[in-house]
Amino acid sequence: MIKKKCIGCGIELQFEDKNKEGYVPEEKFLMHDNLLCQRCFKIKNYGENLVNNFGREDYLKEVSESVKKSDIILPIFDIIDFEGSFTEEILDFLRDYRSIILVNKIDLMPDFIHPAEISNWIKDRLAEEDIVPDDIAFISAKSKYGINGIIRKIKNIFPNKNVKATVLGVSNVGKSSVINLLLGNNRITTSKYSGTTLKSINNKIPNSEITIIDTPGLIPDGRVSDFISAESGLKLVPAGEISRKTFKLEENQVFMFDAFCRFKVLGNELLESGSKPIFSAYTSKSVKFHVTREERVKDLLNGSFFEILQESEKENYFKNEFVNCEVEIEENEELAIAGLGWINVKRGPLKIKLEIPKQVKVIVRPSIFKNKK
Ligand SMILES: Nc1nc2c(ncn2[C@@H]2O[C@H](COP(=O)(O)OP(=O)(O)OP(=O)(O)O)[C@@H](O)[C@H]2O)c(=O)[nH]1
Ligand SMILES: [Mg+2]
Repeated sequence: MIKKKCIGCGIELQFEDKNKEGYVPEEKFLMHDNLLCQRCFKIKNYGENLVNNFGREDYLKEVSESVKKSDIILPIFDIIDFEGSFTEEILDFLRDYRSIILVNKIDLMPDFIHPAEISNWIKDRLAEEDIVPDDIAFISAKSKYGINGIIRKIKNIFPNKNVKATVLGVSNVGKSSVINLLLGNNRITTSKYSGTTLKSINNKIPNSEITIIDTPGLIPDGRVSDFISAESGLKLVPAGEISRKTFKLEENQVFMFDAFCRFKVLGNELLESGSKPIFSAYTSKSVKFHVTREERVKDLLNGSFFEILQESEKENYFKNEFVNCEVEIEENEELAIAGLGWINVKRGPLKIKLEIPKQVKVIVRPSIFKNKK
């Protein structure tokens, strides 16, 4: 029996079971090549969010197998959700293989930031993990920025050689979108929902000796966006430039990061000048920030002020185990919350008591953007 693969998601095609992955009608299977499975057809034409039966281990195995066959890896990180996309599994691959790091979605950065300004920040984060990539490229699949540079960088490292390059990263960072741009067509299925690519997909980049391999998205731990429904999760993914708002809080005031987490400002006697800490919060435009008193928190959470989580979903979210932790964030540092956003301290230190689901990844890091405005 001949084997054929879906060009959109990489799954092996079959015509026996309509409800299983990889289905195409028998006559199509027999008569045509370059086929799209039924699932890809529905995603491409109707934007549906179709769940599949693959899990974390299946994806990791698939990625590992492609990586083993490659000369170089191209891990993609999301500049806006860097912590959500910077995972141990990817760092492990980076320790073992040559790499060009692709930092995607730079179209979502505030307009006063130039990518070159964050180059050292990325290098420092990698150096902390003992990783020195061959190169770093700042790109945007949306605005097509930096795409040709990727091919140039690969050719610089491997002149006159057939090269296999595997693109990898957590789900939804834009792996397939970037590869489609490199190929100059839209053959691979992309979607706003996670879990679109199911298997590795090999393609030759036109007019080059480079085989570029797409892989399924690795499933990260600890993104707030993964604790809620796919539909609500989309609201945490910025559709345009991220929003930024600056705050100066009194002691005991509570800052609410929508309904997702909150913190109380602890005594500000830490500021020698006697002035209050100032911080900016960054997130997607649909996420609401709110400052209130502790007594009001419950009512706000129970009411309809915060709009992303509707009733039953809110109930489920608050079934997660929450922790209370004291955190001190120095001036020019920030508190990053995977899958949600970050708090950048402009005048500090900012000492807080943070209440957040235990499983969410929270990190204090040096500021990604220098404060200018
Ligand atoms: N704003 C912005 N959105 C992007 C960019 N690149 C990709 N996206 C969007 O991110 C979403 C995911 O894109 P995909 O290319 O399907 O991502 P993927 O990494 O292949 O996802 P999986 O196959 O599920 O692992 C889509 O809604 C894209 O339009 C970018 O540079 N900027
Ligand atoms: Mg994909």
